[in-house]
Amino acid sequence: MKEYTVAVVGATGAVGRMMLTVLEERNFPVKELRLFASTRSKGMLLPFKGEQIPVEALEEAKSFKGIDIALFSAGAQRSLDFAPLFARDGAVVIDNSSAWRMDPDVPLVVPEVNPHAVAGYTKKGIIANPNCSTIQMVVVLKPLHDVARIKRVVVSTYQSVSGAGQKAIFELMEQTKAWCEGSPMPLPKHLPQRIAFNCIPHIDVFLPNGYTKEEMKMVEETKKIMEDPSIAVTATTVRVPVFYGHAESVNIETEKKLTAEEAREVLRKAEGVVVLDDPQNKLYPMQVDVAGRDEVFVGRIREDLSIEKGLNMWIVADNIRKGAATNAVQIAEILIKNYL
Ligand code: NAP
Ligand code: 12T
Repeated sequence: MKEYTVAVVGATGAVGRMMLTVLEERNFPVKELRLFASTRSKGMLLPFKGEQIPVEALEEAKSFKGIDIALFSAGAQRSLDFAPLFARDGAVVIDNSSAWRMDPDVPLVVPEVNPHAVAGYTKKGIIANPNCSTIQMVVVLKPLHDVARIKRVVVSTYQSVSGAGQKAIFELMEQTKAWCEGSPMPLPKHLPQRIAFNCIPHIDVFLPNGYTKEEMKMVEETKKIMEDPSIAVTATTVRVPVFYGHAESVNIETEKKLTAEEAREVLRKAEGVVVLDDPQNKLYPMQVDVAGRDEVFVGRIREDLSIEKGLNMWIVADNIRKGAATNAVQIAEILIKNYL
């Protein structure tokens, strides 16, 4: 089997470390692995397949020649600055940031939904990984859209702190510890408000239209991935005091009537989806149960009694796996299978 030189940019972060885990778990054919992060992490060793790989400083690297695939998760600014340089030197970049997602010359891919879009990588040498909250939602919505055409989506999210990086994970730990010990609550540093025992309706920055950027990513990315700009989407995104996994309350209005059982039937057959829906036996997806899994979980499927053709559901996935690292590695798998 052909093997590839793979780079992970942002390798020391919450997503980057998971990229290494997922590459190893899925036995991705890695010939050589190159790790990049900031100058702060230069020389740090990260484990991969029993070896210790040194981290290189991204800013000090002069050439990126010889890299076949570069998985980026070092923030949007690094993606804007460096993805074109990696692409120029011959790599295909799979980028986790929001920098390139809405560029018409960059495919935005969820392998269960629009794998064919990968073909567009030749335009800029960049493929974008969607936002974590968008990914888990479209994996469930696409099979329903195919049978009943979704006209409108109303979504509210319950997003874990790991989505905001390693530092936000420590922030929830620190505040929780302070509360339990009765010491003064540390001031928020990386999240916009106190997160311990609290919910924050503010993820990423506010835009002039009153929505957050996180909310507008869900609106715009959904249309691009589902290849249907006619789907109306509105979102409220909320940070909750959970470490790993995002949950979403999703309401859809469809053109064709679907009963809850018909929807479950469709979703039981859908790739990458697990239906966990037996409330009488306390069976529904929750963050603590799905953290560490690669599939998207859906439950609480029921008809929206306020309209003729609508459904409510509860969608949960591990944001660092399917929402980021796993989705990116799955894109890389399509790339080497069909294109490289
Ligand atoms: P994180 O834990 O804060 O990690 C950030 C990573 O970026 C670290 O490896 C850090 O290296 C590196 N970095 C920061 N500044 C750098 C610089 N100037 N040059 C080179 N490397 C630099 O964050 P994360 O949660 O892993 O997220 C990383 C990025 O992935 C986010 O900014 C976001 O764009 C994207 N993301 C996407 C999704 C999604 O929805 N698909 C989800 C989460 C995150 P040091 O350790 O050296 O500082
Ligand atoms: N601000 O990839 O804070 O666009 O949870 C993902 C997660 C941006 C992104 C977060 C963010 C992204 C967050």
